[in-house]
Amino acid sequence: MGLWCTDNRVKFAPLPHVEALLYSEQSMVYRESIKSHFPKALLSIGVFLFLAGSAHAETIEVYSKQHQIDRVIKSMEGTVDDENFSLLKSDKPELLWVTASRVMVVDANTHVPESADMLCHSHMMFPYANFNSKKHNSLFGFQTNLDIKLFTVVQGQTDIQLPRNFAIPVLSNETFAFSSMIISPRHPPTPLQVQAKGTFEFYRDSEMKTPPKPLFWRGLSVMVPVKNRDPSDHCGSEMLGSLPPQTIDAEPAKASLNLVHKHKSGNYQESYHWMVPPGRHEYRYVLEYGLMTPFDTTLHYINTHLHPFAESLEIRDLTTGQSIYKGLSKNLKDGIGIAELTHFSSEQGVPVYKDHQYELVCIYNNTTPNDIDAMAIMFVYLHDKNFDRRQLKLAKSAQTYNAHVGF
Ligand SMILES: [Cu+2]
Repeated sequence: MGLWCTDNRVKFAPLPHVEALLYSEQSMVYRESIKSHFPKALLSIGVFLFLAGSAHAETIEVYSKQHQIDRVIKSMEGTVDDENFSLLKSDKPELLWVTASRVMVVDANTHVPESADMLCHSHMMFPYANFNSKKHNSLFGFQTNLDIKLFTVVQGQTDIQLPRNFAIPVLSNETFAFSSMIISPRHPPTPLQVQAKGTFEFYRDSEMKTPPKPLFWRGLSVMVPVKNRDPSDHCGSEMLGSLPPQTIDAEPAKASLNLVHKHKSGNYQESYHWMVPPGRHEYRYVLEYGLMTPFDTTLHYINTHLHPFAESLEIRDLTTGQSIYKGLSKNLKDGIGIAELTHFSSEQGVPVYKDHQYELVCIYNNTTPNDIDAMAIMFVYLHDKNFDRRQLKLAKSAQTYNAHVGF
């Protein structure tokens, strides 16, 4: 089985000139609007872009609370911080297209970036308390299939730029959460005051002559059978899955005992956070039919979340016998952590089918004498091919909208 596609690393586009800094008191949210001004020499390019229907990118920056780092903080052991924000403050909801996410850990006073490996993970997502996927997608006439998260970036890949001409449709006055966890693979020589800084890029539909193709996100997680613990039904939508082929029960990770739950067959407990004994181990997990995608479509972007000592996470189409993508992980040279993860990005996309069976395969090589903790999650972005923005009937005002979604 060869790789179906190669990894195309995409760099986050440099931010254009930033103006009009706004500040909202409640939650350390800064909004920046990008002035699109073309120097005379570039006027002809500007006219061309206008004729071609190119809108300008806008970004919003969101900051987490401050954290003091004065020791080594391992993966998943930092404090979680959530800050709510919306992309625009407008009375009338308008359609926006989100294209990129970049998260940095910065010095709280100077905003100078710290080492990228101090970010454990971060999400741009709908707040847990308010989110109901059906209700959300009803705003788009049930033509979209958005789930709770838009982006998850992690140690090893702290930015995502969706492929050219692809974006996630949202409304301007929806509330999002910038969720982040800061860790520290090394002991700092002096205590550090740091914050996570999220930068999210979007376009206004009203400025786009040709809209991008819509994408929706799915989180596919390897679940491993674990030794008996108290059952819990605490299980996110991305954690649903099916019978794993391996039979050896792993030790569940202590940090996530509340996420151990019974497999729906009722025969065993499973967890997406488990312990790997010394040595090289392969974990396979077959996804239930329909979990990869609710309809036949194409896959355009993949990023992964793995813990230190992971080698790879692969997705295979068992129906065709093809490997769709194998994401690789490189460990830090100094300290325990992930230096780099590969990702997949393609405008052309890879076909995926509702009725095909898919399998996740991850390899951990624990070179230490002790057990280490592991996760293996693949985030896929699929073409939401039934969404037609011309069918979108937006509520007349923010009040109508908010009443509709129950805020
Ligand atoms: Cu993790």
